[in-house]
Amino acid sequence: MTQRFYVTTPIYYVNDAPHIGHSYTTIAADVLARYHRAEGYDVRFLTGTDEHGIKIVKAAAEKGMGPRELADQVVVHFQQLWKDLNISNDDFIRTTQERHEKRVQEIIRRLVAKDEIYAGSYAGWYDEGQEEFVTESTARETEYKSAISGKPLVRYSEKSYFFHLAKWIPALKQHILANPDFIQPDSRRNEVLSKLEQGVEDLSISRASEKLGGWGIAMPNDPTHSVYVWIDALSNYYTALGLPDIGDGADPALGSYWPASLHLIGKDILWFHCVYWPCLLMALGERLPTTVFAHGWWTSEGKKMSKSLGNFVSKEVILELCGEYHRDAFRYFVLREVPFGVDGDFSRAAFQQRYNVELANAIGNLLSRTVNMIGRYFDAAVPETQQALLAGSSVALRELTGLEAEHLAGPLQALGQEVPVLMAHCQFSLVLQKVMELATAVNRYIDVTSPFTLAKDPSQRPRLGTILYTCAEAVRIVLNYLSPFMPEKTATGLAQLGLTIGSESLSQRVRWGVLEPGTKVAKGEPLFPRKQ
Ligand code: ME8
Repeated sequence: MTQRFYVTTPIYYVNDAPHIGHSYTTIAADVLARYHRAEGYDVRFLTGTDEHGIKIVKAAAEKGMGPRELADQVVVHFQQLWKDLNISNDDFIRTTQERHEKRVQEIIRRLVAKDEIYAGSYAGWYDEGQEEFVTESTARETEYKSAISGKPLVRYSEKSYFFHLAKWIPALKQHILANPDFIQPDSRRNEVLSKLEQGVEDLSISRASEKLGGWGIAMPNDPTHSVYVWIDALSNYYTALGLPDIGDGADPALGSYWPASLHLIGKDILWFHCVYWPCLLMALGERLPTTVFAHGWWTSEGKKMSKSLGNFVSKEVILELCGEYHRDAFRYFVLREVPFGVDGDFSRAAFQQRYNVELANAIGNLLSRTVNMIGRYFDAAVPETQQALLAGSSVALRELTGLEAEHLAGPLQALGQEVPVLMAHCQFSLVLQKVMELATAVNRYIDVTSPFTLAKDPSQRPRLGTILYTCAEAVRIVLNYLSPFMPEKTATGLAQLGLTIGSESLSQRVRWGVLEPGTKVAKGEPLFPRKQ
């Protein structure tokens, strides 16, 4: 049976346009979706926008608009940026869509029927930027200001419906302890476990809808109340797959993607995804996602990103970089620069440096050296290796021995063994580092074996053939490993080697010896032209 892989990004607020942070999570999800498709998985990749809540109501009012108008305007920026970054999502959910609203109401109905919801009253602090209830002790610690935005917390005092969150905490703890991969990386898992020790109260899950100007999903048991925006938002991962048993017309096959394999999130929304969401799912009697992975935050040019400081990596800056360097270079940079899971800094200097050193000098140069030499010395046809010539051209004999093995067997073996594990743990920067190590090893191998010198001696022709076959085969493998990260550039590079990405799985494609001698290479433009 084909294995399923269901990956999600957070759904982003439509109070403002997308920036590098949103792009980061979405590119990571895209790389994982492409990688798993290439490995033969049945993939579902979901992203979307979070359009309800006080944050949107206020942002719209500041702009003199209604919330729907603002959402309709801003959602386009997200959808367009994902096209511009070549994001291959299968669905895009907006929480204002009827399909979502109806299904959220059904979820609430089910929770009410299971006695998981009760009426009470909430008096306490609220962070409107984060859409988050804040305990008295936390509020005191942060001087009654938002820990994220620094804006004053707002005092809420009203009737509310509550979810029996506290009662599910022991089961949640047990799940976290029994499933080390449930919250990743480990530092985030420990953070959740230690915060759970401080105690958890039941969760207010509704707001008087008049306070929101009617903007939200009405509680089905009490239309004067709207569903708390985080309950509405978290449900998207589930509602996007439909609830065909309520006759909503959704394709029943979609349900088989649940539970999600991976929720990718930023560290700021860990608690919602690792506490509220699994407890709601347990209360519904649903299975829990396999993994929630929280990545770190970007600063820019050494400081917190801010529009007033002029270091904000907005969608305009992203598009400008994509225009200058290519969108694949942007996708590469964000996943290469910082280990996924820790904070990192964006800088134009670092971008240019990585581009020139790794993409232009190591990878692009390796491809053009290889294609040029095969063009010049073998009439643009990939040569046969020496051993295979001796043995009568058996593919099985095209294996690494001697100097070739000495240079390349180590990095190739490391890739073959480690990439599946590293991808399973979202360690993109290490995957890219290992690929770079292979590219660097091949460049060194060329320097050591000096094919341009051998080419002057006709008696060395078989040896020259071995060397150039080895280079072409190694470049082919490098490009295949890079293909989920840089789908277009790698396709262009493979075309220069006379190849297309076939239908075999990625792990089959990266085996040594797949390249057929005789394949016609074609010199092309530099894959990554150097930038000054
Ligand atoms: O929190 N660095 O939406 P949001 C890295 N609607 N990632 C960043 C970032 C930065 N500087 N800034 C933002 C919400 N992000 C809710 C989510 S999900 C059911 C509801 C990324 O628009 C990161 O993924 O504030 C973070 O989790 C997300 O944007 C928050 O986006």
